[in-house]
This record gives sequence, C-alpha cells and structure tokens, in this order.
Amino acid sequence: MADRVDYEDWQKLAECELKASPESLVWRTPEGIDVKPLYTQADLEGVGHLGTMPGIKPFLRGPRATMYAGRPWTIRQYAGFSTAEESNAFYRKALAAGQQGVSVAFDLATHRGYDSDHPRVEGDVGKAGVAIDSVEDMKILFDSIPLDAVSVSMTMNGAVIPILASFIVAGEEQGVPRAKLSGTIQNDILKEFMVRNTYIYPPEPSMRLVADIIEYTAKEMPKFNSISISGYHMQEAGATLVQELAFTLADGREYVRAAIAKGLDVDAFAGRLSFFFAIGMNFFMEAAKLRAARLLWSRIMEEFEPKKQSSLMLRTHCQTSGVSLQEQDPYNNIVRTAYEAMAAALGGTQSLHTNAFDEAIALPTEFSARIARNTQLILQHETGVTKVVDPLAGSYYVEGLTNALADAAWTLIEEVEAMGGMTKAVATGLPKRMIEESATRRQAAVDRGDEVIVGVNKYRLDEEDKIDILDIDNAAVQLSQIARIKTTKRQRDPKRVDAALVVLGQTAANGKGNILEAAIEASRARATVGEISDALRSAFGTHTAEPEVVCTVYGKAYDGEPEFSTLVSRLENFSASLGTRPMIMVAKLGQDGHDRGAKVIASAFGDIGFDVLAGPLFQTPDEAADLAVAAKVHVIGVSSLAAGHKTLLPQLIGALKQKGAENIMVICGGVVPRQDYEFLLDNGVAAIFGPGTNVLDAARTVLDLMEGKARN
Ligand code: 3CP
Repeated sequence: MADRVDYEDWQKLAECELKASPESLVWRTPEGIDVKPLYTQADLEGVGHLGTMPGIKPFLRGPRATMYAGRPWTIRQYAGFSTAEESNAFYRKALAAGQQGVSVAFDLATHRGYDSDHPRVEGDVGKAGVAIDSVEDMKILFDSIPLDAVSVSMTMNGAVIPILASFIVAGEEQGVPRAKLSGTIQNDILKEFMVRNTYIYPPEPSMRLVADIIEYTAKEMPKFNSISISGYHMQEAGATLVQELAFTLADGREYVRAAIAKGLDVDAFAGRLSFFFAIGMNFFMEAAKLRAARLLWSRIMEEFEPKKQSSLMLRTHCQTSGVSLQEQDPYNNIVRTAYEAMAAALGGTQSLHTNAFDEAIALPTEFSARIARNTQLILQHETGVTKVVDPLAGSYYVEGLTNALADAAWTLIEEVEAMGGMTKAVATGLPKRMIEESATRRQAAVDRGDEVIVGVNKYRLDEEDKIDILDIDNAAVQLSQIARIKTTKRQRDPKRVDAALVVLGQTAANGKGNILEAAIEASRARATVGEISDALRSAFGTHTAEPEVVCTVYGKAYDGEPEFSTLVSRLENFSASLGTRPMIMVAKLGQDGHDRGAKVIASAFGDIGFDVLAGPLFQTPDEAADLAVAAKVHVIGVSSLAAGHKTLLPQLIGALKQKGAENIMVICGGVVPRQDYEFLLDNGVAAIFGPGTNVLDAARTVLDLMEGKARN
C-alpha cells in the first residue's frame, strides 16, 4: 500500500516549485467558478450526488443503464442548403457513409415564415439552409429516405406549425402514418426571444404553439420528441456555461407548465421532451455540464410528481461549438471539434453534431462534412470511449465541477423563478442582457490576449492557406422555388385551401382546438408555409424586439491601458474636428437574426466613443438606408452571418446612392469568405472584418478611414 500523503505535504512542495502559493494558480472561469490546480477526496465532502447509478433517477450518470456500451449516441449532422433536391442528395450520401439520423437546416426565409417569392427574403433563399415552401418541397426533401426507419430532427421554431404539418403530410404521402414518425422538432421559442431571433409572433401566442405541438404529438405521435429545449444558441451568443444550463432548464420548466396548463398529464408528454446543448472548449466543464443538467432536470421534474421514471430523464443532443471555430488557420478547427466531441461523449450525450472545419467561413463542403462525420465515427469505433458508462465518474475534479455547476445554475434558476418564471424573465430582457454582457466580456478577453486562441491572437500565420468553399447560387435557387410555388398553386383546389386557412385562423383566434391539427389539413390542401404563417400572423400579430446595447463592459476590461486610451483620445480629437461624435449604425439585413457579433461591436464601439445606433433586425437594404439617412450616421456596419452579403450589401450601397447618401461609409463584418472580399470591395464596401477580428483593430481601421475621407 502506498504511504499516505497529506494535502499539506503537496502544498509545501508546490510552493517550493512555484516560489509562490499554489493559490496563485487558481483559474477563475467565466462562470465565476474557481478551478484549483489540484482536487482531492476532500473536495467531494458533502457532495450529495455521488453513488448514483446510470439509468436510474436522478440520471446524473446517464439516461440509459448501459449507455453507449448498449447503443452509441446517434451521429446526427445538421445540414441543408439550396433546394430540397440538393439537400436530399446530400442526406442520402451522408446516410450511406455512416450518418445515423437526419437533421434539417432550413433557410432563414422558411424560419421566418416567408415563401421564397416574398420580397423581404431575396438574400436568404436557400442560403443558410434548405428552402421549403410547401409539402411538395418536403416530399422531395425526404424522397427515398424511409421516415419510419430514419429519425429526423428539424430545427424550426418560428414557422414551426407549417413545417411540422408538412412533415407529417409528407410522411402520410410516403405511406408512413404519423404514429410511426420518429424524430424531433426544436419548437423552443423562449430562447429565440433571448438569443436566436427567428421568432414571428409575440411570446404569449408563441407559447400556445409550443403547447399545442406538445399536446398533438403526445396524443398522435408517440415516437416523436415534441421539443428540443436548447441552450446551444445561448452559448453561441456568449452565455457562460452556468447561464446556458440555468436558462435552458428554466425554459424547460416553463414548457412543462404550459403543457400542464393545457390539461395534459405530465407523464403523457415528459418522456418526449428533449434538450440541446453546445459543447465548447472547456473540456471537463462541458462534460460536467451534461451531468449537472441531468441532475437538475430530474430535480425540477420531481415538482410535477410524475409517476413514470422516464419523465425525470434528460436526454440531449449536443453540437460542438460554432463560435470556437476560427477563420484563421482553419484546419485547427478539426482538432477543436474532436476535443469538443470527446467532451460531449464523456458527458453522455444521446446525439451529436460535429461542426465542419470551414463553418466559420461558409457552408460545409462534401470534404469538410466527411471529416466532421468521421470525427464521430473514429470516436465511436476506434477510441474505446463507448465501452464504459460515464467514465469520468469518481474523478475528484469532474465530480467537484458537476457539483459547482449544479449549485451555481440552481441559484440562477431560483432567481428566474423569483421573477415569475422564464416567460416573465424574458419579457424583462434580463437573461438576454446577462448573455450579451458575458459575450462582450469574452470578446475583450480575447482581444486583450487574456484568452489564447491558437492561430488568432497567438501563433498567427503570416500567410493563410486558401481553402475551397461551397457557394450557393442564391438567385437560381429562388427562381426554381418560385417556379414550384406557381405549379403547386396551379394544381391545388383554391376553395379547399381557403377553407382550411379560415379554420386555421379561427382555431388560432378563438383559443380553442389544436393549431397543429388545423395546419395539417391546410398543408394537405397545399397551403404554403407563407400562407399558413400569414393566417397565424393575422390572428396573433408579430413580435418586434427593441435592440439594447451593453455599456462599459468592454471599456472596463481595458481600464488604464494605453492601447485603448490612445484610441479614445484619437476619437475625441476627430469628433472635435467633425463637430460631432461619429455615428455608426450597426445593421442586420434580411432574415439573419444572429446578432451576437453586431451587439458586441455596438458595445465596444460605444465604449470607445462612437455614437452607436443599433439597427432593428430583419431590415431590407432600403429600410436600412432610410434609417441611416434619417439618423445622419457616418458609417453603416453590416453584420452578416447568414451568407446574404453578396446580394444585400450591393443593394444597400445602391439604395444609399439613390437617396444621395453615398457619403455614408459601409463596412461589413461576420462570416464573409475571403473569396468574396474583392467582389464586395469592388461594389463599394470600404472595409471587411472577418471572424477573429480584434475589435480595437476594427475601430482603429474605421477611424483611419474616416480621417482619410475627411482629409480628401
Ligand atoms: C438508446 N436507446 C437504447 C440505448 N440507448 N436502447 C437500449 N440500450 C441503450 N443503451 C434507444 C432509445 O431509448 C431510443 O428508443 C433509441 O434507442 C434512440 O436513442 P435516443 O437516445 O433517443 O437517440 P435519438 O433518437 O437520436 O434521439 C436523441 C434525442 C432527440 C432524444 C436527443 O431529441 C434528437 O435526436 N435530437 C436532435 C436534435 C438536433 O439534431 N438538433 C439540431 C440542432 P425510443 O425512442 O424508442 O425510446 S442544429 C442547430 C444549429 C444551430 C442553429 O440553430 O442554426
């Protein structure tokens, strides 16, 4: 037996090695959790969850008794682009190559309930996902994919009703009754109001749609997961892991209450609630997060006194982190994704998407998609991680982290509860604000180099390799979609469509009946996604968010540092010569609601001394130009994350010219491939800031450009 050594002995030795107290090695994570250099048995004193078993409540060690030893997680890659034909071909190839489930990415026009022929969506059709206008597209999307054998996940929240309805009808017409359809619909609207922004209707009727879907699927579709309660987008928007955990579980609690308020028995639906988390680079913390999530969910569900054990069980999909991907030295992303995938597996996910290395730049190519899929196949077949259930159990560090995360998240969950639950908390804007503050703090940490990102703020290459990217001919996709909409409308019975839409509108307006059920009939009659969404718009109205900008968080991180103060005083001098502070409008165009970048830029530029106008989401180029002219801005900074830049930026510049405002400088940031820079510069964009841009550098460049312009 080894000699017993005390913690104090280690401490003395460590002090000797360090010539300082080991306390100096404590790492305070963005969550505010202090990670020590050494964990021992003493750290587990009083930790209540030790000794639990997988497959048995509280399910901390996994929802199934045998976990991956019995059946590995589902390799479920999120994909979709262009037309239904192209996406269908992509899915079929992926399934043949080892993928196990389908996960559909819809384009932003579809997300927001617009048909492809709508004037507001010109830059978005088929870009960041597949364009679906009616059941005719849906049938093509799943052609030769047996819907009774392959489970299908659909990331859809705004236009959730027409999309789920047309999926059900596509199944029917493929000969698969709805009771046999297996899969998941995201159907998580609360986080849309917080971070992802593909909402359509106000919060209250949106919550009814969620509950109607839970009700319908509980009765009619026993194999279908009615919701995917998602923290993923919160982490993507900048949330800490504690915020992601707490707000997601609090959202879940709210949905359970909404379903119970509809008169459902908790056991009738709870087993088909599912979750979705992001897995970022903090390896052990991410694995611990999934363990803590299962523990806390069972605690929350106990309140509803279910009789079935499965009602307490948290089952989750995970996706490796999109924001951890970098444009610089992009093959590093393969390594990042592999570590993240390993953390998801060690945390016990049920289903996983691994990002392709080029996703910080464009849609995945066949090559990058293959590597992403193989990352999981290698993990499942070659590493042995599937052989043992919850292999991190008993690790002093991981158990300690699981406990610390659970405690911190529970405190935040209780704060939300004290506000009256998540719908009310969301209405106050507090969770959104907290997430935006975390995002701004993180950006400052990266810009300052406190947080190292290899190839970005350290070990940067002098010259970047060129990589091939996938470019979608947006105009061609739109033309073919418009042609199919016309054919569908010509072939349908207009009376049947109108009657179904009237019933749908009445069901929505009078608060009785099930909206999904009514929409299925409309979809059978070939009403389009846009028409069904419009019927609901008429009944419910639409939601518009007021953009807020976080102040002082970015500037505070640079307190007293010359790099920052020099820029601030340069800007003051320039403002004096201009007679006013330069005003930048941060604009989002089209249906692209990913606004983390825009918000961070707005905060940082504000702290540097710009006047900042945060433009509303979903503007057309013409509307943005009108607002910029009316507000007399000097610069428009367009943040583009959904690949619409080549259509929308030239339109914006054209609109400014038409209004005699070509003196307004247009710059652009976001996911813009280098291949597109020349096109944009030729079309009048003054500067482009790709992913990984240091915000102070960007502000300096904008100031240089403005000073240059003022001199000429
Ligand atoms: C599982 N099973 C087992 C075992 N493990 N049986 C015996 N022994 C075992 N060890 C059974 C399960 O009970 C289940 O059967 C079946 O096998 C499938 O397992 P599962 O764990 O339910 O897996 P899956 O069908 O893949 O479902 C996973 C969840 C689902 C539950 C998480 O909701 C899902 O697939 N979610 C995916 C969500 C997604 O892809 N989202 C994409 C977001 P039964 O069903 O009969 O019980 S993409 C967003 C990107 C960002 C953006 O928004 O833009």
